[in-house]
Parts: sequence; C-alpha cells; structure tokens
Amino acid sequence: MRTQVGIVGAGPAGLMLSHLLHREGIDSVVLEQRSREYVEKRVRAGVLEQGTVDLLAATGLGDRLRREGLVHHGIELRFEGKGHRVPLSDLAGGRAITIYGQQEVVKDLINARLAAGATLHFDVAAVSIHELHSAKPELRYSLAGESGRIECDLIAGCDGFHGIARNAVPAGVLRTYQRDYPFAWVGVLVEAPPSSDELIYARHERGFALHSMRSPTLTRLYVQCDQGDTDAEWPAARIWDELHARLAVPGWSLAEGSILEKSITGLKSFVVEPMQFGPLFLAGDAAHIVPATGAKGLNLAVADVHRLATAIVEWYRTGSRALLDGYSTACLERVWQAQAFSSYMTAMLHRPPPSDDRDGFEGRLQIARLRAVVTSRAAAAALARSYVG
Ligand code: RFL
Ligand code: PHB
Repeated sequence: MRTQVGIVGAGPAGLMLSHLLHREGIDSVVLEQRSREYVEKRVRAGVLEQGTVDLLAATGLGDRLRREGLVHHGIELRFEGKGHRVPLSDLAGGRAITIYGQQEVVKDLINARLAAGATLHFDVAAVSIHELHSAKPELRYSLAGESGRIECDLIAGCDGFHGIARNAVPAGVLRTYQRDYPFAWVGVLVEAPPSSDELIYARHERGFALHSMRSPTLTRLYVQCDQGDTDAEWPAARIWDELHARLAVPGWSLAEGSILEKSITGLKSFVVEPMQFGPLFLAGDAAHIVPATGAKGLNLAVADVHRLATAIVEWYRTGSRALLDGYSTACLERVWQAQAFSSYMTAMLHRPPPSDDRDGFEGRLQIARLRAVVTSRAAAAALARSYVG
C-alpha cells in the first residue's frame, strides 16, 4: 500500500492532521492501536483555546462545537477561603476559552474523516517505522492477524507519550528534558450540574482542587493526591471530603452526584528536541507533555499539526522544504512558553510534600504569587493571556 503521509495514532493530533491534509488534497492513512469506541470514550482534556476553536470552526468542525461548547470569559482562583475572578476576556483582548470534551473533538474528527472516505485503521497491532534514512519511509503493522506495509513520503508520529514513533529515531539524535512532580490528580466525571458557571482553581493547605465541567449536567472535578496513589486509596467518600474542604468558601456549596468515571493521572513535564528526524515528524504528546494545570496539552497538539500540515502542503506545492525544516524550531517556541506557564500554575497551586517544604516557605510564596495575580492588573493580564493562548 502507498500513501502520502502515514500517521501513527488517532488522538486529536493524528486525526486533526489527517483532516487538515485531506482539505488540501493530500492523502493519509491513520493507524491506531485502540478501538474506535475506546478513543471516543477516553475522558481527558476539556479546555479549548480560542485558536483551537477557530481552527476547528474554519475547517468545518464548528457546528456541534458552537451548539454544545460552553464559552467562558473568566476563571476563579480560590485561596485562603476566598474566591477571586480573573476576567480572562477583558484582560486578553476579548479572547475566551471553550469547554468541550476532548472525546467530543475526537468524535467530530472521526465522523468527518470517515464521511470523506478516509482510511483509518483501528485495533492495529505491532506498528513499527522503517527506512527513515531513505526517501520512502515505511510503516509496518498487523491488523486482524494479517501484516501490512505502507510506503509513505512522510510519517507523522502522533502516538502520544507512550507511543513508538519517538523511539524509532536513532539513539543520540534526540535530547529530552523532563520534570516529574511529586503529586498526581484524581479526576472524576460526575452526574451533577456544575456548581459554578466558571472553572475554579483552588489552592488549599490540603492540596489543589479543580472544579470544571463538560455540560450543564456534567461536572468534572480533580483533587491533588500523592504520586503513586492508587484507585483503592481514593473511594468516593474521600474524594468528596477533600473536594468540599479544598473548594470551601462561605455561601457556596458543591453539588454531589454519581461518579461516572474516575482516574488518576500523574503530572509531568517532558520535551524532546528536535521534533523531527528525516521524514519523521513528532507532534502532540509524542513530543511533549505539560502538567494539566495549564490546560495546554490538547491545544499544543492541535497547534503542532496545524503547522505541520501547512509545511507539508507547501512542500507538495512548491518543492520547498523551508517550512518542514523549520517545523521543530517553530513548535518548540510555543511548547516552552506552555511549559513555563504550566509549571508556574502547578507550583502556585499544589501543596508540596511536607518533606520539601518543612518551614512552609513554598506555601508563603504561593500566597504571595496568588495575591499578585488578584491585586495587580499586569500580573492578571499575563496569566489571562497565557491561559487563553
Ligand atoms: P493522545 O491523545 O495520547 O493520542 C495518541 C494516540 O496514539 C495511539 N497510540 C498508538 N497507535 C498505534 N500504534 C502505537 N504504537 C500507538 N501508541 C499509542 C493512542 O492509543 C492514542 O489514541 O495524544 P495527542 O493526539 O498528542 O493529544 C494530546 C492530548 O490527548 C493531551 O495533551 C491532553 O489530553 C492533555 N490534557 C489537557 N489538555 C488541554 O489542552 N486542556 C485540558 O484541559 C487538559 N486536561 C489533559 C487534561 C490530560 C489529562 N490526562 C488524562 C493526561 C486532563 C487530564 C486528566
Ligand atoms: C478539564 O476540564 O478536564 C480540565 C480543565 C482545566 C485544566 C485541566 C483539565 O487545567
């Protein structure tokens, strides 16, 4: 089999790339190891930056997003028992964020690709990348017991942090930068109307908590837990106790409901440089991970493939490799900005392990930083501009 661009992974990055290329008449094949049902149900991100929303709308994916997406013009920061609104849109030139689940973006993309007759292979096993030193790189895989080969012009590794694409690059080429954080998040999707119209980020002596949502009837909540905590250590009663305590402000209460989904996610910062080797281009979580406190991961994935699609189109149209060669440098500029913002938000809101902050110095710094945001327009504007993207 032959295609122009072979894509590994049907997450937001791989599907969006395939969609953008198709609109420019470029053919691709997407190989995904999970089932369609699995990728459409995976609960993850929820915050879309204005630029992500604009791109989805400009490429024919705006209908359901406009109907069901919740446009937010502010967020709330809670600390020391008080809430403070950060008016994002006022501070960031009218830009807003939209709450729309990642799995809804994925469903819309899969529907659009299949309607256009795309080749998306789900449930594929043993995907491997070959011939990276030649002009005809190759994807090999197995599907329902049969092995397959696809000869490509270019390959896009959009297979997430645990994928195989990054490891197909010869040893010594890539440099990696990494930070692990000594805490994680327990996330729950709850059948209950959100208890506030906006997202609430809370810094509390017991740890971070986040109130988010997916729809007028679904609340999405997170609490900081220790790195390595297991599901069994976080029964529903404990999650609710912590959420009530950490989000508490006078005159406000959190609506409970049945927990539809629960998962624990570690927080990590990771970047590989460069995001390219020969005809292989890495995009999204395959190349970088940001801690979720900044709500940037999905948006970075979409920004990467937007750039990559533009570069591929130029290469086919004019034969010039200029944009392809500049892909990694251009993406990494944005990636490091997002890394800086996500690490700032994470440090400002999470309780360090007591052994890392014996005298409470970090805690005092957090309060000082939060006060700066809620008392200085310049500090709030910096946060708002980074948050909306
Ligand atoms: P994905 O979504 O991981 O997709 C990669 C796909 O590749 C497949 N795959 C393979 N396929 C074939 N062969 C192999 N060998 C393969 N190995 C893997 C996988 O099955 C998968 O389908 O990566 P992508 O496309 O780069 O998208 C990145 C985003 O998913 C991620 O950055 C965000 O979810 C991060 N994130 C958030 N980002 C935001 O912008 N805003 C948020 O509010 C936000 N909240 C979050 C988040 C991530 C979270 N978790 C669970 C990590 C909240 C959480 C809790
Ligand atoms: C979410 O709604 O899942 C969400 C919102 C904000 C974040 C992370 C996750 O920073």
